[in-house]
Amino acid sequence: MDNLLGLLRVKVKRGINLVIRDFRSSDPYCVIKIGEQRLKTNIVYGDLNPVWDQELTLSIEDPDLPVDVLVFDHDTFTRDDEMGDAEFDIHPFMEALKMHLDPDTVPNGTILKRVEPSRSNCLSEESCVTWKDGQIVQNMLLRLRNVESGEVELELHWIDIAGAQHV
Ligand SMILES: [Ca+2]
Repeated sequence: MDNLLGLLRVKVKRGINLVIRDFRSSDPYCVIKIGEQRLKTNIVYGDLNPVWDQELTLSIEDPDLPVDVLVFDHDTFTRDDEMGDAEFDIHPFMEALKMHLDPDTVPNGTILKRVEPSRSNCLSEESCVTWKDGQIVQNMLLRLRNVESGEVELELHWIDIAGAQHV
């Protein structure tokens, strides 16, 4: 972990209009991946609009690696079914961290960066990196690919590690 920059806390808030993979519904959970790290939320049974509200923490060594987001339907007796995937880029968030803002001078709610939805990202609406209650936060609504419908809402936070390299 020589190159550890810090920890990215991904709050997986909810899924919206996810697809049916069982008879009438699905049992969705969300997986977050970067490099070799793979973390998942709890399963929400029988809900196409699950509220996970769960924080998953990834160690960040290489800010060039995208973070993968995958949604699955949990099945007890068969292999879990895919419910779409997305990815996001942490550069805008990391660039905001590099500003080393002074908490005493930046007004709460200041928008530091805006990322527009485009063909090269999975955003379904504008994503803002915001100064909120003394920390940098990025909200994201991701449109799932390789599936008929579904979105996932996330929120990013940063956790500094003592002794880590400076961002
Ligand atoms: Ca199922």
